[in-house]
Amino acid sequence: MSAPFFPDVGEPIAFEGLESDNPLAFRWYDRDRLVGGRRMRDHLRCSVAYWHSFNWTGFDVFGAGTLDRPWLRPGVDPMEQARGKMAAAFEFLEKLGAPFFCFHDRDIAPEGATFQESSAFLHQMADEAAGYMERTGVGLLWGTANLFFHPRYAAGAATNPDPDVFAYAAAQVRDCLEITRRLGGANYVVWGGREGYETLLNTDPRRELDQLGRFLHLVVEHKHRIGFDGAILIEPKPFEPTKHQYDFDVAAVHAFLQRYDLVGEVKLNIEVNHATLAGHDFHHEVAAAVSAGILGSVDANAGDDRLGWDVDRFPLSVEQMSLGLHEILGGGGLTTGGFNFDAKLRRQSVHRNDLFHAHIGGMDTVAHALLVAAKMLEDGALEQVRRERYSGWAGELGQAILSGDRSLEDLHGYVSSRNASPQPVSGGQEALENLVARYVDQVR
Ligand code: XUL
Ligand code: CO
Repeated sequence: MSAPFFPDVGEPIAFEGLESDNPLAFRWYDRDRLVGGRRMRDHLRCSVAYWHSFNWTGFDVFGAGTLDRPWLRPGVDPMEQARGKMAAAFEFLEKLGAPFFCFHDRDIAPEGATFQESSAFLHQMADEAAGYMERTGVGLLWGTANLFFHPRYAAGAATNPDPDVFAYAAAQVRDCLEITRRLGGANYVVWGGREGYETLLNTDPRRELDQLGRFLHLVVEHKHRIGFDGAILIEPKPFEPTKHQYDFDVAAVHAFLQRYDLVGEVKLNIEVNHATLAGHDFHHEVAAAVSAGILGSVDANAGDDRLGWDVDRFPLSVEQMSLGLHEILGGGGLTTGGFNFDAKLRRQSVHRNDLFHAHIGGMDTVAHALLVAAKMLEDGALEQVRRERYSGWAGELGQAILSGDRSLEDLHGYVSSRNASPQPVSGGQEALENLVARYVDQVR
């Protein structure tokens, strides 16, 4: 089957506003609307994930594919299939009006019989992508190498006990980094799919971390060698598929970057559902990254409160996204990063149009959240409360403690001499929660 793959959608999806009941229109995502002096589309830099939307038939560990995906029909020459898939992808991207996409090397090109053949396939498909990108104006938010699917990576890529596997992964990343640069990618992502362990009985974590540190240095060195000016991003995830992943969460990755002297070279791609799996919320992970100066980009999706695996739903919670965006805007906003919908349909959403509904919902959610976050920031709604809450630290005692001018002995003297008895002050949490809810409801 050939184009059009999405015949029900003729024109690009338009913004129709809150009064619209057209399910194939945006109600919040108004791409050129100025928010704090910057266009909405430049704040959000929305991106479609090639793997979930074009490469996945709906199979899961219990059952076969369910989705209507004519470009993935079996029995076709793999390169022909890759070309059909790319035609479908760019038709969708253009009709949706998303400015970016993201891919793994193996999403856009098949694995060949040898390394050389895989590499040749990838370069051919990158040529093809370059043509589509030029014709449609769609950009590449990031590329990444799939270092977890093939059986060679069962025991990890960079952290594999076999240096030949490390070398293979390095060779694959070298190719993927090159084509990401060629396609003008704004970032290059490293997700350590199997960089962790199944059991400590056969694992030397110290050695594996050293290998991972070395691998990242090779990536950074190559980035500079070829003049790739995008950011290198690590995507934390605590587990799945491995029992334990070294890139557990923002704090673990920050410690890793410090230990291996990679701060300043590598930033983070924070995924909402990965935060949930790590026992945090998105707000926490974003705040941790912003405060450490290592926020790069966002994989926008949603987990499930009761399911302990990576369900990758499309983002639905305006409140959750607003709180994350409030931290992001407070930190100066995204630069190279964006909101990549690393999200998939439910397996029963078999119709091709469901891809539009899902992305429209996701883009409307982050657009609404952007307006909420920008307004709260403009009004200083939370800033003022925070400033007052810590105001004591601006005084003589606070300054003296922070500058190192007070010892434990001094503080003992200070407290006992004035018989001090500090009193609790309300944290006002419920009032603040109501305040956020009011912004979510009232912003237009
Ligand atoms: C897996 C995941 C990946 C990365 C890219 O949980 O999030 O799709 O985003 O490899
Ligand atoms: Co992801």
